[in-house]
Amino acid sequence: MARVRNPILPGCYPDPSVCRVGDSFYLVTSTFEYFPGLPVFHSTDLVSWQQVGHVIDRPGQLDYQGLRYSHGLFAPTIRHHDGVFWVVCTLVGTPDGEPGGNFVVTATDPAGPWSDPVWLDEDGIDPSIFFDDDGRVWLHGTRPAREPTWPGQTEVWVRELDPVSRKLTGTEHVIWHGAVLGAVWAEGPHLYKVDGAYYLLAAEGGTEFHHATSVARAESVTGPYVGNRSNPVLTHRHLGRGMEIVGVGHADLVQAVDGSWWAVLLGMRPYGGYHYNLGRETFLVPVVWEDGWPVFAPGVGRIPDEVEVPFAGEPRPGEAQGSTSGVVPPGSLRWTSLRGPATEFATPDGQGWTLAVRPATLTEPITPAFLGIRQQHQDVDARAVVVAPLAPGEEAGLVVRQNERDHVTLAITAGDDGTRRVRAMHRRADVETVIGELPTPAPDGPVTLVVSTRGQEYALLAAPDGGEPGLVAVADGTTLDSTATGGFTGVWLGVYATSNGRPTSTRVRVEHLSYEPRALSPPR
Ligand code: 6LW
Repeated sequence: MARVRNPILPGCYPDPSVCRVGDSFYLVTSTFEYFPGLPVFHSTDLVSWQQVGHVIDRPGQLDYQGLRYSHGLFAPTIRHHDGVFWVVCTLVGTPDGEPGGNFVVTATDPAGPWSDPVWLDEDGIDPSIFFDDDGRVWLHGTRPAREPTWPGQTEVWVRELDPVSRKLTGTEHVIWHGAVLGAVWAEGPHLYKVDGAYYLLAAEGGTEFHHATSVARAESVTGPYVGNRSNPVLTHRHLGRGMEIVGVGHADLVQAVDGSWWAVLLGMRPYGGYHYNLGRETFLVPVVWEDGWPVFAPGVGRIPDEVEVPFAGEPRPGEAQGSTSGVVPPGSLRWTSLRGPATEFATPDGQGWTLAVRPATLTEPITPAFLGIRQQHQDVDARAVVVAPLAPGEEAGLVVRQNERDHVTLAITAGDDGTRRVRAMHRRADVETVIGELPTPAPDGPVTLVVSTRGQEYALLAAPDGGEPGLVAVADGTTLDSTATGGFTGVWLGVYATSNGRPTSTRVRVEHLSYEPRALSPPR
């Protein structure tokens, strides 16, 4: 027996989907414009999660160059059938004529390699896949209603998939518009068969404050589906914005070997006002069945702070939970770049990296020289030691990234006369403001750069001379979460290097980047 603290995956791990194979659970989440995409986590007890790989991890599988922030890879579903893992997902935002939309990939080992995508002939988002016990396979997903009867209405469709050709066949059935009359964004659908009945679990209300989970039941996979009279079966929207966890929805169900049922789902933890810089995180909720319907968090009715898992051992520190601290070595699966592989510009170098400076800047929807990790804790110190022999016009350092339009940098910059300084800059809704600068030029040698977050205060510190880092500026974190900027993602902390469009052959050394949580979760 162990108690696990929610969230089970802190930081930007939205739209979780989970399946079980023997006594192993596998979980995937959305990653939008980040590369590699769709992390795969493994657990034997739902408590300790280790990342084993990524579904999208090599060039050529998918192309998301040019896709703006919070586009790219939306909600995936993972299932296992007959020795094969299946992930279905959507690549959102590709121009007409370019590959995009819903796709399926498979693997025999969840750590990879995963196949190249096969595109599916249905539009919309949030695809899921259901293997019936008669051998038939059913794809389902959501999209704006073709003939809406209220604004924001979506429709959940289901259609058979030929698992050999991986093509959709037969007719499509529209099975759901949401439990509540006038519901917007009925989405994130998943079908299950339990005791001979078909169940549809779906989110509605939009993936923000009004998010909710509802369930419906049918005798046939194609419906008609009848909603549970208890719908929505889990939401926090009636509890107000002062709740510790808001926006609860997008659930997926799994049954453990001992017969117990569980749901994983997303939620957000606001702090310092209604701002959730850690993004949409993954939570765990116990489920029981009563009168043929699932009851989420029985007796509690909301996401518990802690969940007792009878078959779990004591939680082990794991990278996935962000409970490891210290240097994040180049081999760590926590590292991500943007839209393309980091091997294009980064070479592992001891505990850190050598970065080839790129003309691309953080403001462009391409692959700048950027490597980052999720901010998983409200209070954290991220520290990098950077050696940057920059040419005029170039810059390299730390970045607190929300998106192309909104980020804060603490960088060594080289002026047109070659003088290097340490400068803090806030780009907010595409407008750049210098928020601090050290008066003395930066030396040739190592410069320590620190982002120290305490709630919504992001202090930026630097030590050009190896001494104690001094304050350069404080940025306002409430401008950096998705309530302020739009989109779906949490904040990333990373290193970057750019020549701001000029041809360059400069190389920058990041001796290491360390991540030290100061509080394991937002205080309550
Ligand atoms: C996800 C969908 C959603 O596909 O957010 O608004 C999307 N709805 O469920 C991105 O995570």
